[in-house]
Amino acid sequence: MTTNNLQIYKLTNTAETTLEILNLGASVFSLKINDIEGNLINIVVGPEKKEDYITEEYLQENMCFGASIGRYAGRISDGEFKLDETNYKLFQNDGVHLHGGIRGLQHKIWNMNSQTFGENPSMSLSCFSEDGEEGYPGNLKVEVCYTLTEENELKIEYTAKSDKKTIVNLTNHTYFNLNGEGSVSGHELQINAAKNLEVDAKLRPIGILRTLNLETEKNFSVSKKIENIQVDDTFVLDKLDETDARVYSAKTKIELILKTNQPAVVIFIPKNLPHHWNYNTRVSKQFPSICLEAQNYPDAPNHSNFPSAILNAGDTYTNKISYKFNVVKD
Ligand code: G6D
Repeated sequence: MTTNNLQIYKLTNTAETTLEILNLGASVFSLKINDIEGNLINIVVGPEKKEDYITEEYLQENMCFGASIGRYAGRISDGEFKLDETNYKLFQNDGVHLHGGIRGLQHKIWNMNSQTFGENPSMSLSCFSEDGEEGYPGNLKVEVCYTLTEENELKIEYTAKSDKKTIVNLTNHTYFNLNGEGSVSGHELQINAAKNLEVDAKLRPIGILRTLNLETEKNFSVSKKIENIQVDDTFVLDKLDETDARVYSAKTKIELILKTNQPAVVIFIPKNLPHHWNYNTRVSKQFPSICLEAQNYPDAPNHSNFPSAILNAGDTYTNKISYKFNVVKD
């Protein structure tokens, strides 16, 4: 793959908010929004140049900046699952198949199908994963529609269809920083989830939904600052409230509200990001970003007590994610 294959597509709403999508992985490349002072800031963290996304280092790090990931987001234990008495073997490294493997959807060039302009601009991209790719059954057609509404809501809808029974779990892996720079340590985070998934040393779910007591530092059921809490966990959404999660920066007064049709959200707050490339904003070395990856439970095919990840031939898989951005005036 060369730089010539890379394209960036842009949407702008009447509030001057602009969204850029890179065709590699149908990835969110930037999202510029006005803060409380009317400064247009990029709240998405990623490599500065599109060329950075096709380097060997990028492939090796597999950080999935802004990417549409799958066929199966998250981890699948031992890269194996059983479907109708057939055992399927996926690419796995040290007992883990992560984010669809080496040739996951984030590493594909997605085709631009259509774009709309004017109010509530949108774009639709698609990709194809053939039967047996990475070990998954079924020819899978995947589509994503990005819509940027006039009210600064970024709506992401993934749909997928297969000609054979298979498993699928897609999501978006955008790294946010609502200050457009520095750290997310001062951001407030609230997740409407009383439980998360217990995992082993390789971060593989063991089938237990653990109740988070209030003293647990990773209990964000009541809004609190991220501070220096590293998070790489699957939160089981309560679905009792209109919203599923909220992130807020007192500095820019920008609030992100997450709503999804998915049963879980993986929150990923790394202590730091790889240093192989420059970033598109002046983020700090420590706690530069947060991901809110709405999805089914990782490793669901191997745990009968998890929601099913099966997609029957001819049915349609749908993942709806809404990131609504508000400037909260005191
Ligand atoms: C690490 O464990 C984390 C994942 O959750 C994340 O998605 C990935 O880095 C980018 O593997």
